[in-house]
Amino acid sequence: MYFKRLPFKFSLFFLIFFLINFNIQAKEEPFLIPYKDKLKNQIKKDLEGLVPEDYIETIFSSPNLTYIPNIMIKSLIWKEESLPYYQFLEPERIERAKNFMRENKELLEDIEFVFEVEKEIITSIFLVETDLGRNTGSFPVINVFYSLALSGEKEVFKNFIDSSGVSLLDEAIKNKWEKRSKWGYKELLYFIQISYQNNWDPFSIKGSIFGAFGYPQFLPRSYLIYGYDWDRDGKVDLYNLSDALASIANYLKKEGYKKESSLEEKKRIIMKYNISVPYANTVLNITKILKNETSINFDNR
Ligand SMILES: [Ca+2]
Repeated sequence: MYFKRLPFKFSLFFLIFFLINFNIQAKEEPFLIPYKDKLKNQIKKDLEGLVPEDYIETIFSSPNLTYIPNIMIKSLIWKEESLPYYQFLEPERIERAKNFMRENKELLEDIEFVFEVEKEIITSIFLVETDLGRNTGSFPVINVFYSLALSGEKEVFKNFIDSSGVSLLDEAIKNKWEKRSKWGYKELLYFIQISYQNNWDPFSIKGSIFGAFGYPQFLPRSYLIYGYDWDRDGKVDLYNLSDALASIANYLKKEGYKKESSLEEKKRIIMKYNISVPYANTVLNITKILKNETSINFDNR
């Protein structure tokens, strides 16, 4: 059920991994125009009453709107298990996470009190997702979902897969391709909606290669459901530390996380944040390390 709802979530650090062999090729061939128009009209229809047509028109006439077929190609051949999660357990990172907890003790304790989610797990997720806010991504989120949605047009996408090893004759790949383009389209709708509501320049919001943005690396849908306005300025700002940390806690709480839950149950809930066993194990490992260390520090003081 979860998979259907949120088929995949890619953290920013995956991007670092990508840069080695990821060739960003933007495609603006004239043959795309009718497909682009079709997509635009569908969006206007689906966002009727929520977003004015002018706003959508402006997005689609912007030179910044860019089709990147490689995003779909990469998402189809992605192997998450091979990711180097162990790097998050390196002493330098753990040390920074501990410092972060000391520096933001009051805020983290307040958030822990309100959401009943331990500050150590919030910090752990923040560390694994964006290295404590250091890397939040450089891809315009809108281009990610626009590219996934437009790749759902077979006549478009088939032109770009020749040398990629991706074949739509492969039933498993074809299923994934269909799901991801539909999913990308829905996330595109959510993103346009929240951009409009927040009065953002839609091209100014940047995130990972798979469209996760802000300190907690939320997808647009997650922003709508779990985003939390902690500083009460009327906006959920995932690049604001207090909003971002509270949003992580809110995500876990809404998914049923409890301090007293068993380790297995916690793991199950962390995998709702990011559907990956090594990810969940890494987050729990770091949480454990941070808990031990803070209790030692506490005793020393
Ligand atoms: Ca706020």
